[in-house]
Amino acid sequence: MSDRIHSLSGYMYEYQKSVQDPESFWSRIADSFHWRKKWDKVVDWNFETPDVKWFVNGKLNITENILDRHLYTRGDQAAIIWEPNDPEEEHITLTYKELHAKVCQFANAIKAKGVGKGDRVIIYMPMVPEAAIAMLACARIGAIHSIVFAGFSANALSDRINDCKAKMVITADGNFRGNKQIPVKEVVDEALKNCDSVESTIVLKRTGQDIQMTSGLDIWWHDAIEGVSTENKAEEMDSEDMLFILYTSGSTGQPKGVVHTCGGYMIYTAYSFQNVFQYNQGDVYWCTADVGWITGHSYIVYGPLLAGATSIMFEGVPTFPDAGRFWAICDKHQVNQFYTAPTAIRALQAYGTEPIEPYKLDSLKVLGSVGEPINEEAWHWYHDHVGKGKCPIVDTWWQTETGGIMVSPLAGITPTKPAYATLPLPGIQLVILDNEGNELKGNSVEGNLCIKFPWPSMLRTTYGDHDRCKQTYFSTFPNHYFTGDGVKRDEDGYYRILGRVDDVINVSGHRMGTAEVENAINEHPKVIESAVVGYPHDIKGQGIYAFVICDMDGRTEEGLTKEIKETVNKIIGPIARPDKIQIVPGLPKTRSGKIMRRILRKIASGDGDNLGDISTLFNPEVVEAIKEGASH
Ligand code: 7RM
Repeated sequence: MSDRIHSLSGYMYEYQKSVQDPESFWSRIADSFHWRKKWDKVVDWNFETPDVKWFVNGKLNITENILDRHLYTRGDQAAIIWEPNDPEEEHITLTYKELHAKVCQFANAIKAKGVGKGDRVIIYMPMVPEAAIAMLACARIGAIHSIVFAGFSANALSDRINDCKAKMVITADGNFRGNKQIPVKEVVDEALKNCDSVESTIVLKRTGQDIQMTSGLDIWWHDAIEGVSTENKAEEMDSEDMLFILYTSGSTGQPKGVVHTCGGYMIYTAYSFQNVFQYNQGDVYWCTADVGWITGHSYIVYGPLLAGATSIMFEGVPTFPDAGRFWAICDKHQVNQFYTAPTAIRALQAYGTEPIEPYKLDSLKVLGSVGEPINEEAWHWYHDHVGKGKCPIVDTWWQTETGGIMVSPLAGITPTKPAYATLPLPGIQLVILDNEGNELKGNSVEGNLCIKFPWPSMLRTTYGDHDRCKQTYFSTFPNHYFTGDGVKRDEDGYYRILGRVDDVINVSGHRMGTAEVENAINEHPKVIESAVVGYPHDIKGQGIYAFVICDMDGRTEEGLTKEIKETVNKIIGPIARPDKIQIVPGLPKTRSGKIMRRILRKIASGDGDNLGDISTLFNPEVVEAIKEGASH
């Protein structure tokens, strides 16, 4: 594709054009894709309702742009290289031709099971190529996929299935993770006890572990595709038809289904992928995310494959069989662009440089970071030891809701600065607002990060509840999309993301609503009330600290905290399990009964001697007791 920026002046020029005339800018970029019918209007928008449409009345199928378009130009090139958990197991390469055939075949198979355009399909799978095949097969027939990260509990899974009334679940028997074998189908069975909408389940055989297959409901993947044609004519989709739903946490207890649509998401993920990573034909690109998160959607599957790239998919974990696994894979497949999360970098940093030493890492050209602010120490370690001082780091800021990378250096083009996401991509109009909604202009300012003009891959709604979308993102600051993040624009005009300003915490790059964790804790019968806050954690970025009022009822503290952790495991999954639970006699509250999280945050981060004036609290005496019992 021709829309590649090659220089800093080129970036400045494109950025100016994208702001002065967004319609010509985006229509030029969209022109290089395959449309069954071109759009009538580039963008129609209103941030009040909100109502945003891109490439209005355009007709397309995203998989034609991923598969059919590349068939003759790069049919024999690797589209996906899959690296298994166990290094002894063979890796798998799927060329564009093979991926095309597999997607078409599976598309036919799910269609035969009664799934059609507009139906919702839940994908609950390990990191195997079939997860990407399932996504693309849904997109092929116009079904809306919603991937649920395979680490979520049965309860969290059934909530999501019921919210979108999914007709089908695509899953696997089990999941290999390091030296563990995790049940997957068993979790689905448990979840489906509470789901009426699901008519069938397709089960991939991965681990071969014993599972229950229910006749009339469950069918093996290999049986479903047996004898099925590998040709399929893609469904014609409107630009604004839903492509997928992805559930994400916010400041309320219930996760919301972020909705992305076909046309704009396609254009923006491909454009941002090529420009941020400066991908060149023939390069091997690897993003270590899980497809259960937005990063896996946009930058393992859609963006790279739209660009005709070779994308690595890794089943395992960074520390199995040892802490050199990432680097072994980089050397083995001669990875050129490597994209991971600060939490992974910090976890590996803790092992020192010894696990890196056996590897050359000389194929690497670009390093990426995503998911949370990267601290300077981790940035330098990544730069010096992984990149050997010669690879630019792209610190990419974006969200599930933004669909694609919003603020980031363009690799090798934008001068970087540790811990800075640097500058917005073309088309992204950032503003910084103070708490009253006044725009803070000029440099050296700090405030709430907002966006004042639509971009093609932005969320369109929250599934089944448009008002929630409006309240969450478009009401805090009228006529602006509010990101929930604080930001600083420094003296050079560079952006540094400061973290969430709402009740959302970021644990190992996973977003978690404090209310969501509190709700799970409160499910324990002996819990009376709880308050959850984040605290600085060396590896995870933020850890989860829960202050809990309990009816001890003869239990020991140790026994009870263990039970509470187990409860959270069951309600949400291991990623939400509190790192610390402190049983407290009360929670600091205002006279109107609001929990003063600011105080709890300070105590949790070891700054309890610096609480300021607490005399206006309804119960100031409780603070001393909490401080005494705090653990650091
Ligand atoms: C892609 C993703 C979104 C939240 C976001 C931020 C934080 C993500 C960075 C970052 C600082 C970064 N989607 N965040 N990237 N903070 N620098 N480069 O992570 O929906 O799961 O999370 O993550 O707070 O609002 S997400």
